[in-house]
Amino acid sequence: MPPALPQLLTTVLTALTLGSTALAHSHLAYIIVNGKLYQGFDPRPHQANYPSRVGWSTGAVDDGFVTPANYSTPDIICHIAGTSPAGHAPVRPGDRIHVQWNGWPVGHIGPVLSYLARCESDTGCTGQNKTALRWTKIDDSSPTMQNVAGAGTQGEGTPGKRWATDVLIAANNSWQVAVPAGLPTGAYVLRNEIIALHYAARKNGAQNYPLCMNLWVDASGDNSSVAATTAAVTAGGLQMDAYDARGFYKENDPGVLVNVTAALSSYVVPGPTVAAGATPVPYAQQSPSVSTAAGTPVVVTRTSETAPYTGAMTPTVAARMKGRGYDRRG
Ligand SMILES: *[C@@H]1O[C@H](CO)[C@@H](O)[C@H](O)[C@H]1NC(C)=O
Ligand SMILES: *[C@@H]1O[C@H](CO)[C@@H](O)[C@H](O)[C@H]1NC(C)=O
Ligand SMILES: *[C@@H]1O[C@H](CO)[C@@H](O)[C@H](O)[C@H]1NC(C)=O
Ligand SMILES: *[C@@H]1O[C@H](CO)[C@@H](O)[C@H](O)[C@H]1NC(C)=O
Ligand SMILES: *[C@@H]1O[C@H](CO)[C@@H](O)[C@H](O)[C@H]1NC(C)=O
Ligand SMILES: [Cu+2]
Repeated sequence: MPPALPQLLTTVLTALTLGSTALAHSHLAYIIVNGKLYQGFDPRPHQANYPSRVGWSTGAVDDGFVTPANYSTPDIICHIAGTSPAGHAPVRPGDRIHVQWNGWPVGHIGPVLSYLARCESDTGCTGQNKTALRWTKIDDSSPTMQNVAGAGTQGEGTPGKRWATDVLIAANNSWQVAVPAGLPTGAYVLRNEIIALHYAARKNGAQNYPLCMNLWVDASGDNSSVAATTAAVTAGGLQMDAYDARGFYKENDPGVLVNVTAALSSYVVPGPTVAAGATPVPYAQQSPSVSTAAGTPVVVTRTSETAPYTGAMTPTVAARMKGRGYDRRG
């Protein structure tokens, strides 16, 4: 039986609302390392995706987010229904990974967070059981909120405040993450997350956008880049932690349930503290980046060996994942 007219109208209006909010959200488009571009995953229906990507697939078909009510569920780990691809971007300790977001709305102010977890299997992070990942925080975008004359007058920010997301937007919607010196060779998941706080004055109003990508860290051989970029890091490198992502945040954390339109004097970044030996990239060095070549991801064949990715390179239309992750708010 066809739906009654009022019901049909509601359906159409809902579809229109969802269509417009899709523009307001985002995902990780790609990363650039040493000029080479590695693909992320576009969750929106009908989008073409590369099988050779290094970005985890998600079921966030509205380009949306995870809410505080789901902080203790697997969705907070690598976004809704996050699943690891075969490819890993080859990097070296000391490299800077340029994480390119597919745009970022001016009013979606908040912190930009980065975490690393090691994959222990013989295939690296391919087929990784995400609940088994144990994380180390390597960047919390500190100072996250600064007093800067003239800042924050657009969108929902408070006049005179500059947020980490404003720095990200000024860098063409990108953020640089430094691979810590001293990180042992192996496969790792890098989790880059933005928490948008424009609705966070209400319970369950914060919006987490956690996006994951696979890395193969090669710490052997020539280490000149390490010396060049991590002079300040003492021998021994990164102090690895072992946090379960499902315990990172609580819905009443002062950095999660927070009114950003009130006159905040400080902001407490939620989650664990940044590990000793991590080297966050300062605001002044955040900048746009353009790739010079397509990177070839690697697949991990044994714990200490990699091979170039040889599967299909042509984009294919993403699997449709209906009915998950929709939220009518912007
Ligand atoms: C929690 O996640 C599930 C599965 O993605 C989703 O159906 C539900 O709407 C989410 N809850 C909230 C409050 O966002
Ligand atoms: C995934 O890892 C968790 C935590 O280590 C474990 O409890 C669970 O059994 C694992 N699931 C599978 C399918 O191996
Ligand atoms: C580079 O490698 C050499 C030999 O393994 C080691 O002695 C040196 O400390 C390393 N330099 C850095 C900056 O890691
Ligand atoms: C947030 O703070 C603003 C400015 O003080 C106030 O107008 C607004 O009502 C507050 N919102 C909530 C949900 O408390
Ligand atoms: C800005 O980002 C877009 C992707 O959103 C990219 O196509 C473009 O090359 C970037 N421009 C610069 C100057 O970095
Ligand atoms: Cu949004």
